[in-house]
Amino acid sequence: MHVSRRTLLKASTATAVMAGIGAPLVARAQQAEFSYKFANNLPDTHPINVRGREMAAAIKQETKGRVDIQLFPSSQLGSDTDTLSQLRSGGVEFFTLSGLILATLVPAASINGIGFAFPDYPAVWKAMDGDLGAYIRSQITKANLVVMDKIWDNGFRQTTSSTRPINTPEDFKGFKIRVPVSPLWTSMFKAFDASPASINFNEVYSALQTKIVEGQENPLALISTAKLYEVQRYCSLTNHMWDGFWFLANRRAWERLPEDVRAIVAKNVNAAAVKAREDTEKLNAGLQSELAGKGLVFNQPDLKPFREKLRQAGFYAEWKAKYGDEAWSILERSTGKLT
Ligand code: X2X
Repeated sequence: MHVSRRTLLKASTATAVMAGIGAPLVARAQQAEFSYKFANNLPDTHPINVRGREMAAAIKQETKGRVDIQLFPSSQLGSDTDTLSQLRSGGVEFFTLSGLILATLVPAASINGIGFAFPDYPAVWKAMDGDLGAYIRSQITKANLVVMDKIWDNGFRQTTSSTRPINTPEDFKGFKIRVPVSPLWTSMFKAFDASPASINFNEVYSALQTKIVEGQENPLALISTAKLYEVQRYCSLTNHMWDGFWFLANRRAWERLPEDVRAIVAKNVNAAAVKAREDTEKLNAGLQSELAGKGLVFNQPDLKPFREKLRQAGFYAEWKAKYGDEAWSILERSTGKLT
């Protein structure tokens, strides 16, 4: 699907260029000294894009038109996997990406997604704005990407299904579940004896609709804005991990910006992240009744047996060994003992 979207996009860019010099909109966009693309996989209506647009407007104003950031929501420039390559090569300047997917390049970046690590949002922000976030950002910087300080909220993830609710760990047995392209996700659902399939988010709606998979897991804000309730019947409040998006920049593109301009961009990106956190957190807390009205059947499983199942499967021990003692102890400083 992304191939045809990309081809379409190229075609429309070409048309705009050919329509040419006289077109006032195109001419104005070309006047900005720095015209940068901000790609993400989220629907246009998701808080990240709503706050992202406000952020772009504020940056344009404060830099007196020197920096013009164009948003490309809904994986318009390609899947997450593709966009990460484009970010690295400089084809895309800014990209918000889940740390768990970024882990294909920076292994430490998935550590906040360890199953049942965080009890609630205050614990998440304390860790991600504190030592754990600082550790992850240092690893991202070593991989030659630029990362902004404040991580954007995706949320605590819930499990949806077209076939059955998930009430006990046994219900995951053989369950065909879509997971993002990320070793941690695959490992965790294998530990539950499920049958995980790695699929980029831009293919998820159709994979559910055509029943290539039975279910998927995402925060309520996304189940709602991406309309996944249209192709799913059950929503089990498994709260199995917290996931967020790092705001990444291509290093050369970032270093092209004069220092005072960089400061304006960073300040506005981080401020928008904090506002989007509030919006997303509210959505995740308040959407259950709205989604129930749209036909999703909710259940609240007892979560202790799920955590126990992961422990018995050796999940925590395996990932502790992968991340190493230093990273694991930083994680456990904010979550308490996990192994
Ligand atoms: O792909 C997903 O499920 C999403 C949108 O939550 C992430 O980017 C991790």
